[in-house]
Amino acid sequence: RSLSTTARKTLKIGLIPADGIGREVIPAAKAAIEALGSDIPKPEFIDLLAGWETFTKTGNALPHETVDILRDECDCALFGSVSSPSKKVVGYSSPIVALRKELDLYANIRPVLSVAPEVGQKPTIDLVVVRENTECLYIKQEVQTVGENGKEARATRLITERASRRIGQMAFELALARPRKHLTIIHKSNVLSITDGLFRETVRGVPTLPGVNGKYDTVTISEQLVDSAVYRLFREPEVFDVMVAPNLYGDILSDAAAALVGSLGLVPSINAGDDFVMGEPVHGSAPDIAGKGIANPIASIRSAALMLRHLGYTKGADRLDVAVDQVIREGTTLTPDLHGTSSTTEVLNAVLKKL
Ligand code: GGG
Repeated sequence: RSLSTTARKTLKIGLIPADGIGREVIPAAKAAIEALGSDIPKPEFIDLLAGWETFTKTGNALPHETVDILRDECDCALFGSVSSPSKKVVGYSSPIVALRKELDLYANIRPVLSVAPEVGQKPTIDLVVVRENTECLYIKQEVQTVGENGKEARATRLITERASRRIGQMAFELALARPRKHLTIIHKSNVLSITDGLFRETVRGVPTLPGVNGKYDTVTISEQLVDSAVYRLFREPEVFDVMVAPNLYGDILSDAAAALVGSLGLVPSINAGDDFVMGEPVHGSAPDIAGKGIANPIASIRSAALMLRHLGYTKGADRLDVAVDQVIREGTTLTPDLHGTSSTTEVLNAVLKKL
């Protein structure tokens, strides 16, 4: 789905680098967008705060101002990465999870695409993970009590018909727009027959919804239990085209799929709703390399391309994707995650040179 591009003279982009390498790769994406010149409306960037460091300084990981400015002033946004702690910290809540909810960015679309050695050749990996972005275990309703077995921890996992239907609709739309037009529904409804069962049935029911009128007749549908989907992803990734999954499975599957294309540093995403889109590299904040200037900026540049494409700026998006592909194909300017020795800035400069 594209948001309207009509009569936009400027494109207001909220920039939320957040933590760790997000602070190195989001500025690279900004520079790549700026280099597009008249292929997009004049970009205006608004720097916004969120993340663990923001929490340690202000007591709030997602200041209200950030959400208000995104909602009221921005056309779109780019989010970097967040370093949420693994232990409960009183008052802290993941800002990316909250942002997706606040802005109702219900679909996390994660294309995983390899670069063929020659232009025009088919890539060996070409799939899209469509992750439901607002519920599942990510509603974060956890409690700990003490029972006869000592401490007992429980999490509520919410699956609703509404969220499953709209992510299903998004996945069918994406499948329809792709050459293979194949959709795989990922679930574990042999065990979680009520929650995953609802997800599975609801997505399966999308083609028969009122008003669809045979629109998705050309889309073929299959389904796969999440564990065997991971196995098949590594054994025969070519069987997958669009994969639609509840939140947690989608998160895990897309990281696994990133291994197939060589690095998490290459895989972009958008968080998309009906009114707003936010690009976000799939990778996290990578504290082990943060501050060293060696983070791969490609996932963020590709996320910027996806965001622009979603807004209808196809020419700008294509230019970013082609430039990145050329740099990867040449293989001389790559960051260490791809066994290169180049810095973030050197890779960015190589991309800018191709633009
Ligand atoms: N750009 C993806 C990212 O920041 N991943 C880290 C992440 O999602 N951490 C979990 C969280 O903060 O909720």
